[in-house]
Amino acid sequence: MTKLFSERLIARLAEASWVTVLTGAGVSAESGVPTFRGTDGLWSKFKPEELASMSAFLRNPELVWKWYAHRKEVIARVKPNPGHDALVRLEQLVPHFALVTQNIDNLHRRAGSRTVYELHGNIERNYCLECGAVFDNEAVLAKPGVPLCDHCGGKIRPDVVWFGEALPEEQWNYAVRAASSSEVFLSIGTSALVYPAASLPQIARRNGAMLVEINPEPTPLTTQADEFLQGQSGKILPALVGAVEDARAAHRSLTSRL
Ligand code: BV8
Ligand code: ZN
Repeated sequence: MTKLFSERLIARLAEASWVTVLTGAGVSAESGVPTFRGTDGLWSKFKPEELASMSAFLRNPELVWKWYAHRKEVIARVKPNPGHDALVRLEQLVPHFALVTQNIDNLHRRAGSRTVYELHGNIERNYCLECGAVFDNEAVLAKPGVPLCDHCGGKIRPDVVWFGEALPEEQWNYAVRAASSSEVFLSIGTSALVYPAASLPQIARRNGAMLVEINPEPTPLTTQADEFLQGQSGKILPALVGAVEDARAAHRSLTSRL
């Protein structure tokens, strides 16, 4: 069987005590969640920057809510794919593991990942612009048009980070600390275009991490990666984690015989 992965990569992942993973929309593509910059039919005529911003929301809250209601319905129907499941297994193998995601679909948590830092929020949470009251999707999707707060009548918005908005400070700080401490940093299913998330691979590399990219097409990060595994994450990740599990088991049986 042709070797899928370099010995160096398997060895580094098998021996690593710190591994950080950054995921983007591509990891959820095989679950049926459209990516941002792929062709998404109905919404492809809009750029995310045109809809995912406070100015768009204030200018046309109905349109922005139609987009989010559509995405909430899609995400409520989908489930984690083998790529999400493989990352749960990888977390169990590595002593210190952090999963930093740009995705707002909650699929990593639903798959069973535990240390998940959500840089761009979570589409299952919403809050009132005026008083900050929190609402789940059931509450907001039951309301017609632009959902208004039960307590103060203010407009409710999705709890996601829009363009021009700061990332949640604590999640960002944890993500930077994890990236800075990693021996291996995996960038998976992201076009590496959106900042500051896209600066995490550079931070990891500057601190000596081996940088690995898993993506079906090259991105601005590819030339800086130590390894570029071209393909779909739902196919590559189960094989990669399986190889790491085998390497760790072989190492364990070797040391137990010494
Ligand atoms: C900030 C939540 C400052 C909402 C998102 C110029 C003008 C204006 C702003 C800027 C500018 N230059 C830089 C900026 C900053 C801006 C930015 O980076 N813009 C980019 C577009 C240039 N960033 C911000 O505004 C950030 N905030 O900077 O604030 C500040 C600081 C302090 C105080 C106040 C303010 C906020 C950015 C967060 C925006 N919110 N999402 C929502 O989702 O509705 S971003 C959005 O894009 C998603 O989070 C998404 O995850 C993210 C990145 O996209 P990707 O995940 O990479 O998805 P994409 O479709 O692009 O790529 C998918 C990849 O998967 C592809 O490569 C594809 O090949 C691959 N793929 C496909 N199939 C598969 C696959 N991979 C694996 N397997 C498969 N099967
Ligand atoms: Zn309110």
